[in-house]
Amino acid sequence: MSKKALVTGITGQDGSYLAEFLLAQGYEVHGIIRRASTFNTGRIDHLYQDPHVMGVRLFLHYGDLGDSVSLVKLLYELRPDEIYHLGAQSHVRVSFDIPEYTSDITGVGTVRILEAIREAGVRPKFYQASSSEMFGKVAEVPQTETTPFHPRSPYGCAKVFAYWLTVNYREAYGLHANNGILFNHESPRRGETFVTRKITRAVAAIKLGMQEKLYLGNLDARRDWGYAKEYVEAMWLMLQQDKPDDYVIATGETHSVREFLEEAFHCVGLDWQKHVMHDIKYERPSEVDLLIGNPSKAKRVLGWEPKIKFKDLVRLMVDSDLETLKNPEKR
Ligand code: NAP
Ligand code: F7E
Repeated sequence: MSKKALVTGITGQDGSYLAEFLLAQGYEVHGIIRRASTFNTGRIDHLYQDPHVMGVRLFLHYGDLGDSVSLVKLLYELRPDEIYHLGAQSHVRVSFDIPEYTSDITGVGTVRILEAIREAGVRPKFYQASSSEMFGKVAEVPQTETTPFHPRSPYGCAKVFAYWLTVNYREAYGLHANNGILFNHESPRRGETFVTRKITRAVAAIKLGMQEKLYLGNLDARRDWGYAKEYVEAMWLMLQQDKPDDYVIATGETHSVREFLEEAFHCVGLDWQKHVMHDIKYERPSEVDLLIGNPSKAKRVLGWEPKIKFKDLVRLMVDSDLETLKNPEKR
């Protein structure tokens, strides 16, 4: 009998890649979606529509990370073998505007799922989408599984809370609960307000004469950017281990936002300095200046390592946005 996985945040960037991956592994995949006034399943619609995806078994259920009863009911009915908890208010800048909501959904949402597991009397393997934002004002370079946390945003604080709860449910109840401490990972499916996608969309629009200027905040911040499609495989590998644990998932390279800009404009033969303007509204009250992860534990234990590095990532995102803008019907 095939395994059953439940994915929160299935409509997001990572959720969509993970759903594809799990379906290809033969899983029955269940996802929680929120009711919205417009369609919010654009990233997973092809999993229903593609006639080449054989025997797809994808099921969507309405629910919300703020609604414990819906979570308990769902777990009671489904009794999944694995839970990938990816749902969150995931935007760092926005978390300064809505700190209470971010704490509730990104932080307490994890308790709601973990308690729903206990309440429903199930024993699934559990993945928590922890983040390099927990390192914040970094205590060491590069960051590893033992680097202390110093979050710099309500989002980072909520993720630290959820991280420790995951550890606590492992220690207190013997749950196979794992933290993937993922550094920034991007793709053509990245939300349009995160800096990489904001840049690659603008580069494509400027190249095609549809836009002139791009407004950005701090260009000096450095990030360890990898490819989302590869990172979701690491999530799955964690749940295939005999013992639960915590892992850093990263490329081991760091680049500034300015370098990302240079590379993206270079892909289409344009000079970024002619198009980019500063707007203070995109700056954060407190910034994370430098992130670079050491993924050697993931390589040693999980056999996972990144293949797509910085330049290839920028190129594949720019190419995809050019293609999408030229053929909007394919969106
Ligand atoms: P994303 O694209 O922003 O997706 C977030 C998902 O959470 C969406 O499916 C969203 O649903 C759902 N969600 C938001 N609020 C919810 C609520 N109240 N109830 C139920 N679902 C809700 O994020 P991502 O980039 O795929 O990241 C996945 C997870 O990894 C997140 O937890 C994020 O914080 C974490 N993470 C991301 C990165 C990264 O670089 N991408 C790195 C480390 C950790 P809608 O579609 O309805 O909005
Ligand atoms: O910002 C700077 C900004 O919003 C990256 C989330 O997935 O990764 C993500 O968080 C950097 C920051 O990602 C703009 O100040 C400049 O230094 O793309 P971002 P993030 O904050 O690193 C982590 C790992 C997560 O866990 C999160 O969920 O870029 N920046 N100008 C800008 N950022 C944005 N968004 N927009 C700008 O105009």
